[in-house]
Amino acid sequence: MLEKLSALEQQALEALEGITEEQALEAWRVAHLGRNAPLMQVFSALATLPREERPLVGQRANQVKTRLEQAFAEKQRQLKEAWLARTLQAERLDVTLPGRRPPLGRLHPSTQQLRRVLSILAEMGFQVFTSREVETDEYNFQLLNIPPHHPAREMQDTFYVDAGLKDDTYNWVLRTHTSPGQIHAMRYFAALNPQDPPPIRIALPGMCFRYEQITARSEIQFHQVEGLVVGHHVTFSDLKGTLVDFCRRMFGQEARVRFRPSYFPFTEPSAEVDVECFVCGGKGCSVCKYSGWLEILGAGMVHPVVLQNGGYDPQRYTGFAFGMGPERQFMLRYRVEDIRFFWSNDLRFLEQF
Ligand code: FA5
Repeated sequence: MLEKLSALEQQALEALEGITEEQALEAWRVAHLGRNAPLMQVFSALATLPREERPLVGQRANQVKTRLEQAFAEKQRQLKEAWLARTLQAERLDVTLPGRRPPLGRLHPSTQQLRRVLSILAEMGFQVFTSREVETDEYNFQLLNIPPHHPAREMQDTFYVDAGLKDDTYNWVLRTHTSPGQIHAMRYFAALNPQDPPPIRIALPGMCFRYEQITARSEIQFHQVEGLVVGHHVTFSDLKGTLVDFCRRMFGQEARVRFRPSYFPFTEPSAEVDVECFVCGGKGCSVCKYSGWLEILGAGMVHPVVLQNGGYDPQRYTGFAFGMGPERQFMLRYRVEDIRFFWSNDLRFLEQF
């Protein structure tokens, strides 16, 4: 019996030697340590042995069992280590590789310029007032002193909107400028105290639309920022001081500014404001078309008819207004040569700013 045990031990250990996979190891365990393994049958046969042999055979059988169990555990550990080494090799990770940067979003150039304009105006005490993009002909033109068939309508070719209403008493348009916001704002503030309307100092930003030939300088949609100041004793000097200060904050303290007489039906007198070309310093270049100056906004004293339409008595109140285009300003600041880039959704353009 003792020899049989030694032979079982040796066979089992030899068989274990060649095992390289977990499945084979499990089969080995069942064969050599399982319930029906020859070793286990030795334990069951103990009772049939002569009494004096039993302790010796029992002891030896236990020894063999322990030896096989240890060998099994050791093999199991080796297989696990080998698997780990293989996996690490297969899934090799180079932790020194630089990470992949997620693409960062950014503000659209128009939004950047709009915010810049509005933050400067906010520093100067202007509050933001927004009004709608779809307007009636009345607000967009008539209340701004541009009656039907007035030749000034030629200045702003218009998109008319079919509102699809049964009782279409209004002619709906996409606003051609932010100036109708002047009327909305004055009527809003005048309604707060009709006998003695409060003074106003607001900025009106928003998208405008014109049925225009698209060119490098003109789009059919673009932003404007309108400014409106109304109060007692507001003068043309206030307009000049405000706009010169605005230009210096926008283009630098050294910026030279000039006012040229102009015409808008809703302001009288009217002016256009130029800054000295900051590309050539006033000497003349292709950006300023060799004039030394860049036009940046239109302005004027609010026409008495417009004040009246807004609910402000022109005998007691005066005001000034101005309107500018952030896209054109952005083009000047960064020398963007074509306004069509703004809405073409080309990331190569957008990612530059
Ligand atoms: C006006 O629209 C007046 N409402 C401005 C104004 C307000 C004058 C208050 C007096 C008092 P104008 O048509 O010039 O004016 O447009 C003003 C600015 O809008 C221009 O200087 C330009 O920067 C921008 N703009 C006008 N048309 C276009 C266009 N097609 N594409 C891009 N920007 C434009």
